[in-house]
Amino acid sequence: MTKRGILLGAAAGVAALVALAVACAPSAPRGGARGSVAVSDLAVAAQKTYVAPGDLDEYYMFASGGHSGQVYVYGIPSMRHISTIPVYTPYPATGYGFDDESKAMLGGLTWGDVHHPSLSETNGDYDGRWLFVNDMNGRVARVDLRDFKTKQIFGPVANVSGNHAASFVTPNTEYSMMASRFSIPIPKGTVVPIEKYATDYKGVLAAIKIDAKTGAMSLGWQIVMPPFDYDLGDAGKGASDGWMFWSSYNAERATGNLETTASQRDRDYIAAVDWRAAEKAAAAGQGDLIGGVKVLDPKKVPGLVYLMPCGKSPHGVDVSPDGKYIIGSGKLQGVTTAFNFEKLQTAIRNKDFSGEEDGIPVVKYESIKDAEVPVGLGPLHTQFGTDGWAYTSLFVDSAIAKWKLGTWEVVDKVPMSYSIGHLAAAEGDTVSPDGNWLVGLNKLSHGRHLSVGPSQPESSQLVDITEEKMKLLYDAFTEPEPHYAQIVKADKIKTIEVYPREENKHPLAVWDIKDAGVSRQGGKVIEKVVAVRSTLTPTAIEVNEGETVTVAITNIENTTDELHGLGLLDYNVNVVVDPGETKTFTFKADKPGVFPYYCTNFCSALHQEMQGYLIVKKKG
Ligand code: K7E
Ligand code: CUA
Repeated sequence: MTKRGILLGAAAGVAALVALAVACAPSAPRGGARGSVAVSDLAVAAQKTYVAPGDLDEYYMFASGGHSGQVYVYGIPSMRHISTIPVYTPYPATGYGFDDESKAMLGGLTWGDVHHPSLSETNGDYDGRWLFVNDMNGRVARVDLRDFKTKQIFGPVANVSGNHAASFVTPNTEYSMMASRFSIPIPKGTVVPIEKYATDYKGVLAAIKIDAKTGAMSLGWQIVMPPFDYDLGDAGKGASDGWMFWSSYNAERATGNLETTASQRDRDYIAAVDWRAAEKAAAAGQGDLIGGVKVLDPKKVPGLVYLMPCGKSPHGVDVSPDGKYIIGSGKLQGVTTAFNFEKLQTAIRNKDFSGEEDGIPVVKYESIKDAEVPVGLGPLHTQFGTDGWAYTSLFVDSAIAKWKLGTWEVVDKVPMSYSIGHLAAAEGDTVSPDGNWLVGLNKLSHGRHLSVGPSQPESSQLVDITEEKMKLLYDAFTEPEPHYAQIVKADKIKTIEVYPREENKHPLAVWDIKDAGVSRQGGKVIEKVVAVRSTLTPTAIEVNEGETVTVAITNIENTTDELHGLGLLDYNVNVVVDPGETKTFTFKADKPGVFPYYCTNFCSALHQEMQGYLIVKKKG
């Protein structure tokens, strides 16, 4: 069979290939090979990832969209892209960022940089309620998994600069944590010459409090830190519940060409924070007012923070499912370091320190390290499976290493195409990972898909981790830029079909076409519109030039996915309203004329007829 024939066969003739797979012993491939992959292996791979028409995936994967400011939703194992959730960026497809409500939430910013999605947890297990995602610009957002919509954007938070090490939640979603990647003089707005970086610039760790019932976010507490670059984080769980770990680079406190200046020391630090102690100190009113918020200083609150030396310029810090180990991946070396939480506690009790940084004790490396695991070059992030299996992404080696907690042996490697960053395992950040699927989130995809010019998509590769040897099953291509993703069992997420009418408390909602129409309040025009197949009532809106117009559209449909939109071309208006929802948009009628508006979302055989006119009468 030709290469193309095999590929077509894998895609179109899965049933036949499955039959072939059953007929073939894996050791006796028949009918050629794609590279070194036997046809029977392709057939098995195809069968494992194939989700037949009408069937559903087992898992949701929520992947960060990087500087697209969005979250992408995939089904696992099919790797099909199911949905895009706009968070920090307007998204015309859903009208996000055009209506008054989402515009207000975006607060005038039109992009964000999402790196780390974090599913809400109960007892260390994903509970399917919310998804939190960070933005580099000091923000955290909450997506409600009942309707897959962004409900709150919190921040920019005072003092935190370059919020990369976020939005990691604690095991009962008490907090979503954040930290400064770029230390600055605080409060923001203070100017200090760069020569004083080492003493006058500060990193900040912050905890965003999450309301257990509503998910509403508010500021918990902050801790001022030495000017390192805080990079990744993970909350302790099980044995280490109550602690938070943040990796950092640039222990050198260098400025300028960090590529070299921040890579001189053999070890940087992981900050271990007793967050319950921070909570107590904050509740007791400790801390100094900086930038309008109380900030705890570890010098004044002993026992709050300890520094764990970790070589060399660590990136990922990952806590094992039982909470006993903290895995720190020094990206400039060939090993990943496993720290023992119990040993950390003993070292703290015995004051087994090797120094201090701005009054924060540095714990002795040899006393808390259990192993340096020789995973390979450029270790970045670690995920977990069952039975103590750990999987570390290797950026430089472009591979995933499989190794074991406790024995520290590296047992397998699978190449990634190419340059893997994060990796995500099914239920991988919980206290009980599933140990079946692992997705490599790669930075490059070069040559593995039809070319689209100088800018190529990223790639995500599905790996089967149920057996001794990891098996690459599938390549999917993704938009920029999946840093991290989380994979949750599909049955944990309970979505709604339509918004229950009794939950719609919008003051301008109308449920009957006879209530639709114009009113004027204090010089403002309010137009209530009802959207239902296949009319936007009223079908004409008349206003005077210069008036400020608020249009409130209620979609009174009772059927799921029966959306209606309102596009008003010359006024840059584009709203989409889900069944049971009311949205408003406000504009100044500063252009006289007649402007057609129409439903943007194909809704019925008479969708095309769902149209009307805005008439803006000339002044005078
Ligand atoms: Cu790309 Cu978590 Cu921002 Cu690692 S981060 S790769
Ligand atoms: Cu309503 Cu198309």
